[in-house]
Amino acid sequence: ATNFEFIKTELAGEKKNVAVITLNRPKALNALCNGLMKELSTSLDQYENDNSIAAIVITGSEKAFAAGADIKEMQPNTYSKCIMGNFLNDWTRVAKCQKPIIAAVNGYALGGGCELAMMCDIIYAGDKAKFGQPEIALGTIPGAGGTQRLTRVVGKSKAMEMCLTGNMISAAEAEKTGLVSKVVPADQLVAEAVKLGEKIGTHSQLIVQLCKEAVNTAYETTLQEGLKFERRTFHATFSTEDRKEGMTAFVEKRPAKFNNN
Ligand code: CO8
Repeated sequence: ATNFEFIKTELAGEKKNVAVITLNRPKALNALCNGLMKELSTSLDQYENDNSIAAIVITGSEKAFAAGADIKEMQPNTYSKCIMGNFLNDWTRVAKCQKPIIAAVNGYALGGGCELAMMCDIIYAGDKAKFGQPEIALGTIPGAGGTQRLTRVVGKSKAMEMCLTGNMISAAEAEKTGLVSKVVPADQLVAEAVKLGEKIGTHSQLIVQLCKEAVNTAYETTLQEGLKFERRTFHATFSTEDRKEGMTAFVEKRPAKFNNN
């Protein structure tokens, strides 16, 4: 196992097939410094290449999922340095992962922290979670999806309100707007997220990846193109052994045994 400075990793679930990545920079409320983002990318590379891993959970502490990009690290940045260094280019790694990623958010998910959660496929929140895009108060704007992913999820009025005021919303409000799919007591959050990963892990990982790609396509293209992509992907599942096994098992009234082929 790799030794990390800013994150902790472990395997969870009965079959140890759910990877849990814990952001672990408590003194800075898990502010997302370059080193942390690099380690997160490295661990995702590892899990993505590991067939025994069905799903990945990203979480923080009870106080903070992540309080944003590291302001102290960003402070001396200039326009030129941002361009020449392709600032934030590393940040897309989470959104590019083929395996399902669940964000388990307790405490603050602010700025880049909220954006990181939105790059995940499913967000579960602890009851005291707070989401916000406070960049405006720092004289900047969201840089990793806060004006784009958030708007597509919660709609223009709420996204505009959050981005222009910097005000936070509660877990309950986040659930109401569809930003998170479930709110649970803070101390049960990671266990619930792992359970969700385990449930996904009972299915064919091959088909899960295709399904994830199809849902994501809904955010990338027109309805017509998306429906076409979905239909073709649906057709493609008929070329797999797992589709055959799934339907045969149903007909034979037995549990399916998938082998990702
Ligand atoms: N960056 C660096 N350090 C931070 C950050 C941060 N984002 N947030 C908190 N810290 C540090 C504090 O400086 C403090 O350190 P120290 O003890 O050395 O002074 C420590 O964490 C504890 O923080 P507080 O004392 O402030 O804790 P409180 O409980 O009083 O307050 C808050 C908690 C409300 C979360 C408060 O810390 C806060 O407002 N933090 C900043 C939130 C913010 O503005 N986030 C947006 C950052 S900008 C951004 O994310 C741009 C995104 C661009 C795309 C992604 C790019 C990477």
